[in-house]
Amino acid sequence: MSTHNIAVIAGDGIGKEVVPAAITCLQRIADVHALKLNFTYFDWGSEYYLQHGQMMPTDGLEQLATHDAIFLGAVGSPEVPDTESLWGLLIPIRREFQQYINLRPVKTLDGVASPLAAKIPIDLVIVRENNEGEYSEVGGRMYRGLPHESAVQETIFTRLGVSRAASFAASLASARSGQLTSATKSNGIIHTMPFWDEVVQETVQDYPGVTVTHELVDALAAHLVLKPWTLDVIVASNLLGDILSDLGSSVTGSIGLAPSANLNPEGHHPSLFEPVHGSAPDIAGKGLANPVGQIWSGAMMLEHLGHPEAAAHLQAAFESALRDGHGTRDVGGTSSTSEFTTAVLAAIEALAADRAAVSEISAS
Ligand code: GGG
Repeated sequence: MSTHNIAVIAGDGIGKEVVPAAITCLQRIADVHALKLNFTYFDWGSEYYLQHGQMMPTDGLEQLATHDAIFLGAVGSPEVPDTESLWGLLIPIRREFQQYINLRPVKTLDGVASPLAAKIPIDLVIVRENNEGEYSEVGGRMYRGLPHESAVQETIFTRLGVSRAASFAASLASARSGQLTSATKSNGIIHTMPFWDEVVQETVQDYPGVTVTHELVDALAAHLVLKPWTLDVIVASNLLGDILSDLGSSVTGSIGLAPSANLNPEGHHPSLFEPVHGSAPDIAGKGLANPVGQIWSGAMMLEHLGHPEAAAHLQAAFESALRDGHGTRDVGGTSSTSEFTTAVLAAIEALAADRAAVSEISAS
């Protein structure tokens, strides 16, 4: 039996609802596939900050480092400045553990209506550079409160950072259609973005079957709305990748569906799995949250931990629950978070029974 130790940080807002929902499904999948998932819960986040003045304990990263993966819900609270909540938890985890790839699939799912008139299936992946770029500590504020108050924020692109993101994306494109789109803004941002373009171009040359198109991010945003089905793999900087993935998931029907994997591809450190959405304080505590982004992130975690069959089973189960009309309100349904979770659990059983029947027939 494979055993994995998973650190769980439900965090803030709807994270506290969608994480337990996803863990119930993961536990059942683990039983069916003879896996042992040991979940260790950390009560870190904005409430912890209000009590202790920090989002996690001083040795928080050391505590996480001993785990095989991290399963995160959401961070952010109206009571805590966003700079504190993000830079006190999620960003240190991504950086300390060199989770330099943020993989964000964008896919239409049966049972979820896209807001687009054309009902052509969308199936693309955004590879977001996750450790540098516009999310930089370099800069500062001066002359606070005076008429000449100013703020400076530097973007940092390194050859290492850009080339490893481009290389990951090119390798993914090579296993898919061979078509890679790089998000740029090199007409306006005249130092960092031409450098991004050059390093992406050079890196992709090592992947003979892959063609890269450099698309200005404003045009790419329009492309994602007008013809998203013509896109396959998109590589983008930290900020542009974040914006494009909210847009991408919205054109498939809801940001509540979108999963993500913050990967340390070498496996030297734990990777982190979280939905793309935030803590949604407006709907928190009402049982309205869509747990699909969190459950799908759990499927990505199982895949990363080396269990593709278990991951496919979980994916098929939530897709089946959506197809059968059990979606939450954001996708046009009426189910609560727990009603949807019950439907996923029922689909896990139904698919497991099918699987057992198929193995029985093939054994006789
Ligand atoms: N699901 C994790 C979460 O709460 N993300 C909110 C957020 O603002 N993340 C910022 C980012 O990914 O850069």
